[in-house]
Amino acid sequence: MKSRLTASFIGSSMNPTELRRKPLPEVMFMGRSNVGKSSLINCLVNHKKLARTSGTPGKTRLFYFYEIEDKFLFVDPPGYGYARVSQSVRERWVEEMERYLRRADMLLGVVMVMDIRHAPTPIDYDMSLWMAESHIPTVYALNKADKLSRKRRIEAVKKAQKELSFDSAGEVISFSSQTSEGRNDLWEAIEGWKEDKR
Ligand SMILES: Nc1nc2c(ncn2[C@@H]2O[C@H](COP(=O)(O)OP(=O)(O)OP(=O)(O)O)[C@@H](O)[C@H]2O)c(=O)[nH]1
Ligand SMILES: [Mg+2]
Repeated sequence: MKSRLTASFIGSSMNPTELRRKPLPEVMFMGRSNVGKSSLINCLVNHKKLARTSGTPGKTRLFYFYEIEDKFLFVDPPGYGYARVSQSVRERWVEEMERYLRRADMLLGVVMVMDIRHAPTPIDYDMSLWMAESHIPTVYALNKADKLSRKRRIEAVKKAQKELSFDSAGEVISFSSQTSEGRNDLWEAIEGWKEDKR
């Protein structure tokens, strides 16, 4: 298991495409509000408070960039589908995300974060399809695995594999930011993308 990694905050913006940053391979953590994207980033780098987390959905309102070990940029975006923000703000998020995905020449891959207890939302499907069609490497992290029994976790992974692997490329990992379950597997997937690029 990787110990604490060097991680630093680089900047945040509503327009991720325009933020000036070092050309490092970028990993986008995508998913609905409150599924635990920020917590999962903290778990991966083993910092408690790098990315801000909250029990109230809609905590992350901008795209936050973190440099990890001089090797990656991790991008923590606002979650989509958060009911209490206005329709126009939500549309702006989706627009910015799509613009980012279209233009990000440094994008290494996407970690789609979902709550292991819930079925994928329509936006999860749309984004998943987008990634498959655009050949963007994607891994699915079913977070909050600590909330389910082992048996239910395995069932959830199987179900997601069936429903989400449009091109059978996306790996599905049972994850818990609380217990660090799946941390090594997720790191392996990310490091694997890096190997592929070389
Ligand atoms: N039990 C459990 N709770 C978790 C886990 N990961 C995150 N949480 C909790 O879920 C809530 C939301 O976590 P965040 O990391 O802020 O979620 P987010 O996806 O970044 O949310 P937004 O920034 O609003 O899009 C917090 O109360 C976390 O403590 C997990 O693996 N297990
Ligand atoms: Mg967040």
